Amino acid sequence: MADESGSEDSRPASALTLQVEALARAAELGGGLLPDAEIAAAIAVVDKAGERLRHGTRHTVVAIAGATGSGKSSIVNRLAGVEFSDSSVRRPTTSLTHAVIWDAEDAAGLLDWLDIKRRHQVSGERADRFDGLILLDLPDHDSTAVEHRLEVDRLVELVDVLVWVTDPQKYADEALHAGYISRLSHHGDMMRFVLNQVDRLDDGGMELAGDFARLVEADGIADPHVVSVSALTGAGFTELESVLEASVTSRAASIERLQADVSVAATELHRGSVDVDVAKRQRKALIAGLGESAGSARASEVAAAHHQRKGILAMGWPFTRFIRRLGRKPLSELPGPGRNAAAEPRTDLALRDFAQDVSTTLEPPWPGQVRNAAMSQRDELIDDIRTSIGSAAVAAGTAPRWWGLIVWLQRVLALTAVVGLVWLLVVAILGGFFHFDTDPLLPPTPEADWMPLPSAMLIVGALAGLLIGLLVRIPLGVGSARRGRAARKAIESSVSRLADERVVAPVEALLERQQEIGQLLDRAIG
Ligand SMILES: Nc1nc2c(ncn2[C@@H]2O[C@H](COP(=O)(O)OP(=O)(O)OP(=O)(O)O)[C@@H](O)[C@H]2O)c(=O)[nH]1
Ligand SMILES: [Mg+2]
Repeated sequence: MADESGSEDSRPASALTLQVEALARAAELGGGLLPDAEIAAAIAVVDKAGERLRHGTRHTVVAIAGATGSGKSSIVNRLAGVEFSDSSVRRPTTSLTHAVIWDAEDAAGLLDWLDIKRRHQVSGERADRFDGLILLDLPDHDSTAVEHRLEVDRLVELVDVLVWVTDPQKYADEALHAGYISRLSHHGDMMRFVLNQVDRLDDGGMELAGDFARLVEADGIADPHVVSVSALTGAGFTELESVLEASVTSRAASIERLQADVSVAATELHRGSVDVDVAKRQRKALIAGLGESAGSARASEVAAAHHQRKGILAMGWPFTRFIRRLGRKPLSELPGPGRNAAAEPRTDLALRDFAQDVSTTLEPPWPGQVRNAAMSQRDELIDDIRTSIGSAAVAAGTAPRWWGLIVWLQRVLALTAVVGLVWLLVVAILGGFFHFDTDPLLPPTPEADWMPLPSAMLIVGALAGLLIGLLVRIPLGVGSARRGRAARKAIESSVSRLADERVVAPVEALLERQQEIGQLLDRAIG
């Protein structure tokens, strides 16, 4: 970062630059994931830090702030040794911020950025008293004039050091404690506390300074130091001057203030983010849940039944086949999302359970984001599971080769039986009705001369067909069970692949992003 003076140690500035860059990157990555207001606040801090650092650390901007009439202008005048600022008994007096500058070189850009028009340069013997101090005499923060408060609020965000001036009447005011000090408690290092008008008190302000310090401590400032002064008599000014001197000589106040800003913004964004991975157990539970929603167990039963039925239809006794054809097709009963009203809610439940399980240690807004990521491809997931069940069913329905042989055998046997039957009918009609000599039409069966050939054809054809139809059920049962298991396996393996592709991967990508943001924010916090 540019350091206009070039003389001071640039290490804190480069540390701050790294913190600012980390915050900027985290805000960029967190866009759409983290709350908009906090992202906007982080970006505002990044912009402000860039602007302030552009003006270098040669100057330290110290704002003298406080209640109306507490003596801010009087203190500034005494420090400058000149009556630059109006101070009067008529309130409020200061309505425009004044800048009193100890080293005007290169201060113009900084004062332009601070938007301060009224500028005075300290000259004479006090000109060398402070190194690069720009003292701002602010309007009253508790003014009846709204624009005064707005001006104070604006500058509180921009200055490097804030000196709160109060007096024996106003040191406990809510407007100061709740309105500013406790709200800025994360910026404790940039605040100083002054009790003015102690000339009015018998003990030089000892007791009230202690009370004020306790109230400031209750606001969240650790171990606060209160400087008791009198702008009227000059009491306590040696101490006040050394406090200011300490703030300016290090030339680090601007850096420290910005570091506190970056740290507060990063901490706000960091809320709820911790290192989380998708555990094996969580992935398994998701796959089981999706498998259940897909109805893989039922799908395997249906696939087995379908195979069995198809086998019987193809290879069973042809004469009873037509009766069986009247039955319903089990394939149409295959379950799965889209075919089964309960499947979609079950898929949603599996996805929500998974998201919840993964985000147990996360805090808002991350659990919601994990759920969004888990649900991001829900419709595609349901379609894909449906397709995978369909293809498992098709695979279960394909006929093995040996069926073809039996089908032909059954056809030959059926044909034999039919030919035998027709033959016998012809013989019966010719012999019965027309008294035709049918003997030549009934040649004996070779090897069994008591049975004519057509009878043998009918009996053998029918009985062998029936027997084969019954016997094929044994290998068919085994085959069907295997098909059922294969269908189940196929569905389960596609469900697990789909779970990885469509659920685990988006959630893991989100968690990786969350971790990356977390690491950047850790770096930003410093
Ligand atoms: N007794 C006493 N009076 C003081 C002291 N400091 C300031 N005063 C008086 O208090 C009155 C207000 O002082 P200012 O310096 O104008 O106070 P201010 O905080 O700048 O007031 P605003 O600009 O209106 O916010 C003036 O009449 C001062 O003379 C002090 O230490 N002791
Ligand atoms: Mg004033």
